[in-house]
Amino acid sequence: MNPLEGFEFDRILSEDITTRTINLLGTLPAPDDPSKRLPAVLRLEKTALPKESASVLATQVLTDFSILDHNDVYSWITARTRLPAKDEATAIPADWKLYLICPASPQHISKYSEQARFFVRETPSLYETVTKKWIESIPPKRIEWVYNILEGKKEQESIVFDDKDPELGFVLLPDSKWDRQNPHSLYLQVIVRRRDVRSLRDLTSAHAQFLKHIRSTIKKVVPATFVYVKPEELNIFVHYQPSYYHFHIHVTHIRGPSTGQHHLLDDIIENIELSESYYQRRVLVFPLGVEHPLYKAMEEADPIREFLNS
Ligand code: M7G
Repeated sequence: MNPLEGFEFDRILSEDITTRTINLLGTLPAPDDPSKRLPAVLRLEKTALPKESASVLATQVLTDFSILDHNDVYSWITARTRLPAKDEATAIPADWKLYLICPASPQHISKYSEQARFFVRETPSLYETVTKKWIESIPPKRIEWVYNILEGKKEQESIVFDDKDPELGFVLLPDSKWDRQNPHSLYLQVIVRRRDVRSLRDLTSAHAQFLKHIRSTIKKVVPATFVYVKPEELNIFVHYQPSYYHFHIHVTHIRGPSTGQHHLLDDIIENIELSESYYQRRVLVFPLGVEHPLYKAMEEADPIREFLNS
C-alpha cells in the first residue's frame, strides 16, 4: 500500500538540516470521495544510520556513486540506495521515515512552517491570565488520538506497558517520532490515565509519589523490553510548553534528541518535594514560534512584549 498515492505537492513549509527533515504541504484525495482533495502535511526524515547493518549498506545497498572530489587520501562521494531484494528486506532497514498528517488543520500547517522562535518568560500571572485561558479554548477533538490510545481503540499492538489504575496508571508506547529501528533514536511516550493534570504547571508535591511510580516502572520496563538500553541511559523528561495538554512524559536514549523545552523528570520530582507549589510560583522560560496561537495571545495581552525580556 502506498500511503502517498495521489499526493500533490504544494510547497515546502520548512527544513532542518541538522535533523535531516523537510516538511511539505500538499493534498491527498479524500478516502470517501477521491474527487475532493484534503490538505496534507508530510514530514520527510532520513532515519539514523543503522550500526548493525552498516556492512550490508556499504557493500550491497549503495550504488550509483558519484565522486564529488578527492585530495590525497580523502574522497567525498554521493550514492543512492537500491531497493533490497525480497529476501534481504528485513536485513536492510528503511532509510526514510515519513510522518503524514491528513487532513491537516491550519494549526498543523502553522506548527510545521518556518517561523522565528523566541524564548518566552511565562510568569505565574501570565500563565493564569493568558496561557490557561488559551489551553481551555483548545477544542477537545485535538487530543482525540490520546483518548483513542487510553480507551483501547488505537495503537494497542504497540503498547509496551499498560497500568490500568485510574489514579496512578499510564500507558507506555512508542512515540510516532521513533523509526523503531535505531536504538539511539529510541522514543517512547508515557500517557497518564488521570485527566486532571494538563502540564508541568499543574504538578504539586501531591504528585510526587505518582511520578516516582512512573519513573521506577519506566526504569524497569524499558531496559527489559529494549535490551540495548540501560536504566541510567534513559532520558525521561517533560516538555513545557507541550503540544497537547494531557500530562505525558517523553522517554529517549541519552544520545537522542534534545530541545529547549526539556524538564527532567528527576528534577521535577526534586522540585515539587522541595516546595509544594514550585511550578505554580516560578517563571518558566521556553521557546515559542511566533505563529503559535499562544504567542499571539501573549502579544495581545502584553503589547510591549515584556514576556520576551529577561
Ligand atoms: P509534546 O511534548 O506535547 O509536543 O509531545 P512536541 O510535539 O513538541 O514534542 C507530544 C508527543 O506526542 C510528540 O513526541 C509526538 O511525536 C507524539 N505524538 C503525536 N501524535 C499525534 C501521536 C500519535 O498519534 N501517536 C503516538 N504514539 N505519538 C504521537
